[in-house]
Amino acid sequence: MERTFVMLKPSCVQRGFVGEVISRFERKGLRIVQMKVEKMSREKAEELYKVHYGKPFYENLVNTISGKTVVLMVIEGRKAISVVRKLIGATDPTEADPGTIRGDLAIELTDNLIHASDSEESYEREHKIFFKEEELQTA
Ligand code: FUP
Repeated sequence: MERTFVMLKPSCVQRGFVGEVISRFERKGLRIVQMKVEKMSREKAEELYKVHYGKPFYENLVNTISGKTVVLMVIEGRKAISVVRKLIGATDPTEADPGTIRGDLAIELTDNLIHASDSEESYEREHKIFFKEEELQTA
């Protein structure tokens, strides 16, 4: 079964939408393999967003999550990577369709409520920043 990595950004936690977002994933039929609540270190934030290093929004992006509480998840299901991206909606919440998570619940671009891997390669790189393999073994 395909897996993807999801981070509920600090604004999602602060605004009290953790349950709402998880509920949307579960109602779709996706399964939470592992989940943790963590205070995001600057080092891990920089690692997560290193593909954006040097871009004009990079510093703001890292600052938005560093030192703040986030929810980290590995989610599983049929075509989980593309299914989760569709449920989340376009990167810019002002362009995300109504009915999507960002379309319904977010408006800012950098602080767009949620992150999810956009490819298998991204999943492999991203989930390893936060999860050990033994944590993801299912009995
Ligand atoms: P996504 O995969 O949908 O999170 O989108 P991207 O990888 O394109 O963007 C990563 C993060 O950078 C998102 F949180 C949005 C933010 N971003 C900006 O703040 N400004 C931009 O111009 C583009 C992206």
